[in-house]
Amino acid sequence: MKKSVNIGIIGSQFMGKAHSNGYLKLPHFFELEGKPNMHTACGRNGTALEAFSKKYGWQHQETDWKRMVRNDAIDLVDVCTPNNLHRPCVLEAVAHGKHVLCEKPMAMNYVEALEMYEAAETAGVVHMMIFNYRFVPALALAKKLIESGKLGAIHHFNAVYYQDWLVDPKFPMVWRHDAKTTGSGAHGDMNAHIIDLARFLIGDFEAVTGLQEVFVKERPLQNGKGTGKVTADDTTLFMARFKNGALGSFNASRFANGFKNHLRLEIFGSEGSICFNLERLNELQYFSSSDDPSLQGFKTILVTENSHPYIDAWWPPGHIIGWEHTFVHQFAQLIDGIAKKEQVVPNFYDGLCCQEVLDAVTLSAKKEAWISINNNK
Ligand code: SOE
Repeated sequence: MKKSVNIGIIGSQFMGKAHSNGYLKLPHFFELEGKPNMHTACGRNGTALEAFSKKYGWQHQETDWKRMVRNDAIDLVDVCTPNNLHRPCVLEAVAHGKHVLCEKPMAMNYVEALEMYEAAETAGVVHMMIFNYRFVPALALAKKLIESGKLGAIHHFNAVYYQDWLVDPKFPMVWRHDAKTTGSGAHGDMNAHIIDLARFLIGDFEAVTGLQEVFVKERPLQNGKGTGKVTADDTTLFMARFKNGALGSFNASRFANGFKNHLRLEIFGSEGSICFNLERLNELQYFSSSDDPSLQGFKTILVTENSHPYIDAWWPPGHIIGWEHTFVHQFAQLIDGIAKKEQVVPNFYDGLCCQEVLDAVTLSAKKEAWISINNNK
């Protein structure tokens, strides 16, 4: 019999919906040892929570997250809250022996992230960070190509993550603009993803130097009464050196007019190159310098063959998948890890390493200096 994993989710907004959809799809497509059971949804607004639970099939509702976390019936606590609540929710969950899944960025800063990592390790629970772009089949294939040496020695890792929802100065203040609730802005929200992808694909960072900016300093308050001060970055750019000698450039912006959710990577190696664009997530661009010179050029691999990562769980070749599927792939690892009592990846160690890079970039921007990365050594 499959082990049922009773899930309690905290948060019912965008990520609450994305995760709920992931749990719903999972058992229909993946053969697992565990079975996700959507036990309890937790949120502050009882009426909205009721509607959310009904829509996605959560069996119970709870408006007090501490009560939900202490409930003996819950096995896994899924934290989809604003960033300032990650630490208290995770610490309480692991103190009650619950497995934990945490949205990125892991914490408000490295000190918090370290405390969370150590607490989860000490409790011996399964811990996982949401870095869902690792689970795009094209990027999992990119990792295989890099690991098999097809790109040779890596020279460049360039990444951008562009959105444009803040270009309008009338866009009101939300929790993502206030450093007290978010820690950082575009940096922790979007650079966190491409930092993690860099670690996943080419390895550890050595040093970073960055620039941060808030273009619109005040925004209208949601209650219509005046304006509030924006204290979280609208954009953060940085350069990096990696342990393997590669150089990196990163740019996360919410002011990239015209781009809605544009994550693009370029990786250049001595034997070949890879380019990826999230807006065409079923495709991977691959160049090999060992091809016949007269036929050389980038080719587009449609990553929908059964032999490609995760694809055999879905449709026949050519029947493309989308953004939401990345969560299903990640949850397959998580639910099986819990059922088999095995640690999963990416976990809180990866969250901690990402947080170290995030904090170092912020510090470098303040000091106008290069900051070394210790990789928790
Ligand atoms: C908002 O910027 C956001 O939803 C991020 O928080 C997600 O992590 C990213 O995948 C899409 O954009």
